Amino acid sequence: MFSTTGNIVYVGLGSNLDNPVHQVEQALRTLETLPATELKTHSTLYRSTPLGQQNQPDYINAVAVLHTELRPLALLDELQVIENQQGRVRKVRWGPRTLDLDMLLYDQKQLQSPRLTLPHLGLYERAFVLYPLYECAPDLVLPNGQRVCDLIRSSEGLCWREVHHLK
Ligand code: ROI
Repeated sequence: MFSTTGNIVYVGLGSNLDNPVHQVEQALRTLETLPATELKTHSTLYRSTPLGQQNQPDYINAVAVLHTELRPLALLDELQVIENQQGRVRKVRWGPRTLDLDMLLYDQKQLQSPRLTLPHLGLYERAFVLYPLYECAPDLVLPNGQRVCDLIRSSEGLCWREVHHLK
């Protein structure tokens, strides 16, 4: 297996179409095969009610931790290949999708480019991202100095019931 101490990247996985558990598990297996990249760990799978359009199925969400030598946009290319391989369908903004792979964090990098914003904009308030992220990295501090555990605490009243461990 390729071994690297490279950049630490957190990737959010989400699916609510075409057997979402299978979609997320398949994506995790494919992440293991990326070039110059090692899948270090991943969270368990979470079931969450949809953010956005309400008349769509619940989502399955998870977070994966990668160590990679790929630069952010090269990694983004790889993530989009996986999304496309798994027949990603996204006809409606905020609507259902077969597979989303969102680069949440790339080390402590802050970036705003047409293709990629780091940290991911949804990171701070989305319980379905924060819970699996916390499971992977309970001590994580974000580039703006906020701790993931504090974000979870402040989001609790609002969203915690929306996210359930699946296994
Ligand atoms: N809602 C949930 N619960 N989980 C997601 O992964 C997700 N992804 C999205 C939108 C449509 C914003 N809603 C979501 O892209």
